[in-house]
Amino acid sequence: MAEAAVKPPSLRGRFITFEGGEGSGKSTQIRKLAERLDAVKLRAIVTREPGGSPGAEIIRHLVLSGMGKLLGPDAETLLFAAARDDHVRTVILPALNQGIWVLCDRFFDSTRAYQGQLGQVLPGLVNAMQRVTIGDLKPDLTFILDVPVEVGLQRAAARRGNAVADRFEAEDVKFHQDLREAYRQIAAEDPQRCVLIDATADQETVADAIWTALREHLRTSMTTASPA
Ligand code: Z5A
Repeated sequence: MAEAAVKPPSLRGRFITFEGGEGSGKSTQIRKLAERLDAVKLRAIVTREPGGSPGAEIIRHLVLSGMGKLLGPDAETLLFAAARDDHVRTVILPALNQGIWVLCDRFFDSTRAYQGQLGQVLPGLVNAMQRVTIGDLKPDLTFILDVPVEVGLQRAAARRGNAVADRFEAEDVKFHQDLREAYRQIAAEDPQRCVLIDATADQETVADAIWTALREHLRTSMTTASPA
């Protein structure tokens, strides 16, 4: 369980997560933010979910192959939770406790959106898995990248080329529309933590919006080192 091991926020690195639908540009923007933090001499690691640690990467392979779907929504949720547990204990917490910033491509909001809202897994199970895997470790800031579904799917299809769509890419357009709504709802319900970013513009414009929002967030809510 993560709770006991986490240092107070003032002593640890910042934990920033990126969320959004298919092709919204999370991976692209995480890399850009890592470069900007590096330029101001802030140590940061980039990681992802599902995955990010050797054990969790094995589970990632299982889930994206569609195996988890065959087991049913509850069991698939448990697989994501098992991966998160390993990732938090072996990668995220150790880095944060050394003062290193962690930039994570997807985290528990993905479980809330994909399994909770769209998979209709009961809130009791989603909340219990959240408690067990992350305890009090909430991201300091979450960027939710928002693009119209057709834009995201076009980008993802262009990147995929002739490769086969994975378990989630293969869902229909209605699924992706509902997903976008689920994320917009998450952003509306937790405005202190979540910033909804219009990610339809070119990559540099989106990166500038994220950087501006990060600086604003640090100015208003954080007490330690700022890249400003
Ligand atoms: N999942 C879950 O169900 N429950 C959970 O708890 C967790 C995850 C943690 C992991 O997929 C899947 O697991 C995910 C949810 C589920 N399902 N899906 N789909 P993944 O890790 O394989 O993929 P992803 O997270 O969805 O990311 P992605 O499809 O790779 O997209 P992205 O990272 O958001 O986008 P990108 O790779 O940065 O960009 C996509 C393409 O668009 C690429 O060619 C870029 O060059 C281009 N791009 C990026 N930005 C722009 C702009 N601004 N303009 C034009 N083109 C752009």
